[in-house]
Amino acid sequence: MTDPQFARRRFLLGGALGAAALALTGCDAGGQDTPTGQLLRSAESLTLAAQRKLQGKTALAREYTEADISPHFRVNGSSMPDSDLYASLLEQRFADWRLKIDGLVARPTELSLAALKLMPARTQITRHDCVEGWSAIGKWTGVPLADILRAAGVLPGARYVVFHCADELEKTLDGSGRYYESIDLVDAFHPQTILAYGMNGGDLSVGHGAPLRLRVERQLGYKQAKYLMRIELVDSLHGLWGGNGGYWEDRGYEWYAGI
Ligand SMILES: Nc1nc2c(c(=O)[nH]1)N[C@H]1C(S)=C(S)[C@@H](COP(=O)(O)O)O[C@H]1N2
Ligand SMILES: [Mo]
Repeated sequence: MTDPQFARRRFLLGGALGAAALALTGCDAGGQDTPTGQLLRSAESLTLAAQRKLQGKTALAREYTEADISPHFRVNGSSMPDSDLYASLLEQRFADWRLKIDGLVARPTELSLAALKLMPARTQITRHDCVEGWSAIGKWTGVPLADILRAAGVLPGARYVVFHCADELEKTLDGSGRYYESIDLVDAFHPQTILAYGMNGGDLSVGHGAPLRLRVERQLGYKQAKYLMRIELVDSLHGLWGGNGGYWEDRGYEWYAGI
């Protein structure tokens, strides 16, 4: 463990797991909520409610100019999924890659990269804030998630959009280290929520999440899921992996990571 950033993350993770363990004591054996658990959860929903109330549901994250773009945008977390499937997709320059959209939708769909690039695009220059304490400004080009969801037809019971990724990180928790994330429908239909295939005027690089990544600009870096393979509409996050709605959330981070 020579990389100081990695050491720092391990430190943060230790703290986060400690907090998660504390939160667990908020539930008794029967799964009933105790005051501790309720308090921890209400602190987070307060952040969500305060941001939505103060800024409104469609308030935009600040956008910057070309001159503000960071000369170096760090690659963080996975820098390349370690699987034969991803290696072969990359070798074909993602010609065989398909984004699956399923779950609680009227029309389950598969979209190629070429099909996504034919859809109306949005470009935005925004600041990415990582929980580890660094930020960078980048220009992102992609398809508004709202357009994809409208095409697929979100069914009435759906409450969350889940992003399944190609990469696995540490498999310490439940035998899986699969990266995934989730957002609610307010953020999913927000105009700056896009599935980006371009960065700073070029194709998204492997390090930054090729062929497609999420940009959900009012939340922290770990919500910006890279290496997207599948989008699933669900009514609850409980059935997925650790049940907290994301890889880092299952390791103690907050689900609503408002900036
Ligand atoms: N699939 C996947 N998405 C991910 C991660 C990851 O490890 N795997 N890391 C997250 C974190 S913590 C950050 S800060 C950003 C980093 O994005 P970048 O590599 O483009 O800087 O991606 C987020 N999305
Ligand atoms: Mo991050």
